[in-house]
Amino acid sequence: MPRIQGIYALCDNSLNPKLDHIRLARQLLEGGVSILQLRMKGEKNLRLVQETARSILELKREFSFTFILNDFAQLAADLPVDGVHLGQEDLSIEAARAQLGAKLLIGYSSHSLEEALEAEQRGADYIAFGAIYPTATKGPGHPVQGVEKLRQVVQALRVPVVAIGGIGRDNLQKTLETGVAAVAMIGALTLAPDIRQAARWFMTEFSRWKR
Ligand code: TZP
Ligand code: MG
Repeated sequence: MPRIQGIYALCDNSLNPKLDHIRLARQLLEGGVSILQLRMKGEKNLRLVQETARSILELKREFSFTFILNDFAQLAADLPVDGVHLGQEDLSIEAARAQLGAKLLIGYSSHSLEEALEAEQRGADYIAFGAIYPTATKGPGHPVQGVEKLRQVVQALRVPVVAIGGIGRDNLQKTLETGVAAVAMIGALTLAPDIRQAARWFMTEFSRWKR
């Protein structure tokens, strides 16, 4: 299985702060997600991020998944993560590559075809493109790209494209039809009444589509 393929779950409790990251990670993995990104946006306590990442990495003894750390690229050098996810405010792709080497995946968030092509050229291993649909996570003013732009990005890039933003049960099918490698989600998983079951549903649908 390629390292970026399937359901890309963001382990992020910003929409549902009562969730504990480690328990959330376990539920998502029990549901079968293939990629997990730890996203502790704005967390000031680096040690907490590091310890949480370590605890999630221990779950690799039980589950097979790709583990990506959002931001905090400086922590990735000392942790056996599979990759880091960067955005415009973070360390540059080149600097991350120089620090982390060729083996670690570098993901990059892009919001236009031009940005996506540039990030690929600068060495990103995968591109997250969004928001595809309106999303509560980014708030009402966040630009929505739509599925046609997503299709253009998928067709133009060689690296895998991960669709993000407002993806749920109702629009999964038309998102997958663009040929994306993976779909990333926060709300559809972390606000589900049963997170494990929701993750399972999305993985089953994804596998059915890719078969
Ligand atoms: N980047 C673009 S949209 C988004 C990020 C991190 C959040 C996606 O969250 P949701 O709840 O799946 O719309
Ligand atoms: Mg970032």
